[in-house]
Amino acid sequence: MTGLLVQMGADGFADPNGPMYYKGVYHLFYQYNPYGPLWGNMSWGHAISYDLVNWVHLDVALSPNMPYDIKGCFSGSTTILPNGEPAILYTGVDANGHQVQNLAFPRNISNPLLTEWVKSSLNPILSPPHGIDPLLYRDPSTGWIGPDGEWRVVIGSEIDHQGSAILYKSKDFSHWIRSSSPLHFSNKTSMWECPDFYPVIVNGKNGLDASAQGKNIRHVLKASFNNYDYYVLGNYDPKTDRYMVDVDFMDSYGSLRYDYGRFYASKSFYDGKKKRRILWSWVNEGDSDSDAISKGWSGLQSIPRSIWLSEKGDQLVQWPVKELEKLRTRKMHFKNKELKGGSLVEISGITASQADVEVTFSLSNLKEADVLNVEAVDPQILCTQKNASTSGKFGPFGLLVLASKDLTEHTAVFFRVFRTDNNFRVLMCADQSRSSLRPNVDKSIYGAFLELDPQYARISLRTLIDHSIIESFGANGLVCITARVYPELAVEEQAHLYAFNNGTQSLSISSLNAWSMKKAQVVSIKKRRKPI
Ligand code: DQQ
Repeated sequence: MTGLLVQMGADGFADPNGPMYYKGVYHLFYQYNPYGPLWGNMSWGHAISYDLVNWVHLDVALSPNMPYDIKGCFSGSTTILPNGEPAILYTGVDANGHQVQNLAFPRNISNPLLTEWVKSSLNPILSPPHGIDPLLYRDPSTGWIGPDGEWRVVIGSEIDHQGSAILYKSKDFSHWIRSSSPLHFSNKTSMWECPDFYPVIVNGKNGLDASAQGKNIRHVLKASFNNYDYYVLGNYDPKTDRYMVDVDFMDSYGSLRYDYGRFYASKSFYDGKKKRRILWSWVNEGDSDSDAISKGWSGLQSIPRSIWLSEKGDQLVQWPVKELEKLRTRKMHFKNKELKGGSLVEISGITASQADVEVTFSLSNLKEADVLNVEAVDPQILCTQKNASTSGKFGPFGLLVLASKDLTEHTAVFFRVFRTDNNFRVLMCADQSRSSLRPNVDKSIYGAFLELDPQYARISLRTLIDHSIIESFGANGLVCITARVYPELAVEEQAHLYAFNNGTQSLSISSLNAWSMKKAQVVSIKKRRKPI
């Protein structure tokens, strides 16, 4: 793996923890195994950046070395306290295997790199309350302050078989009292990992600090379960701590997800420098543990994404942070190119194994589209039934990514347009079924519907490609799908990129821009440590 996307060094690497912007520096902590490529010895790795693109690995920030975290420093968050001091609130697994919550502070807050962290003498500051399974009590969120001046955080749990975000309040960030009811819970899910709760502005792209209150603000609650990151939108009253959601988790096939591919245990933060909210996620492997051992590492971080509420207000929109464009080099561009039914156009002249591609399609004669009979159809199943090689009228059309010259290997990121009784539906799919000749690697097909009316809006796709990861953003970020792929033939210079139309109807590419991407600089100044 080279470095357009951030592979946080060798060894085992998982959930992003406590991202923040502090005194001119972006900090990312992450679940990290310093002693091997698989999950274990959970510690907080620490990397810093001035631009979210180039990174320096620092020493591990938290290691499991105290009775209250000896079996692991699990996930958590950072909060900047009113005196400007950042605090880490994290889950420790104690000697009994119980999950407890702990605090840590920087040794020296005037050093913007925050290289050393000191665990609080009050730890553990929270232990599993009566009636809560001590194995299901973890991942404290960033704190926010209510109008009463008190802090709030949520902790992920499962209570009576219901996924829950337990709410706690505190006057000093050290002593916490559990609220009588969770912030939210759901009987349709199991344990909620890594809950994230934050405000978003209505009708705007700016982000908000976790404690922002006022008109034109809605709140997002994200929970990680069943291998995916789901979220709900709702109105939060900070006076009563009531959170009323629009549509609840798992209410229908339409449950909202940050990403419909591999994207788990994500965490967002407010970037006060650029007034935006940024989202990070763990993108895990689709190959086996023995593959991780032979390559010596596992796990990636997604590209950091700006995240905001859509114009319609019914979902979130994500887009790679602008800084990423610094890595763009050689460019290929064309406009108004017809893509006849059954055609394939190579996008040559750029490095297809490490690229950023933006393409917009224009369709006419939509009344010819295939009819979709069932409204409540699962889009992932539909993408699987009608994969990239199944021809329809409008679609599949899109990109063939990390493709070998003879197309034996390729990952197809594509769209299909259907007609329904009174409207149209646009399906976006990422089909990995032919991504690799290797057996025993994940070849799932992912999919989601785009909330876009193709009569009035063009269908666009941005895809970031980096050797074994493909992050795709449909319709300017309304749907995101991240895939991990392990080609054998389509590697380095042997990788090709194509635009394709496997439908019978002609359409056109109104514009295509593709760039080779430079490697990001990722250096390590970590001291080597002896295994525990
Ligand atoms: N990973 C952490 C937990 C969290 C899980 C342990 C989510 O704190 O619930 O490594 O991937």
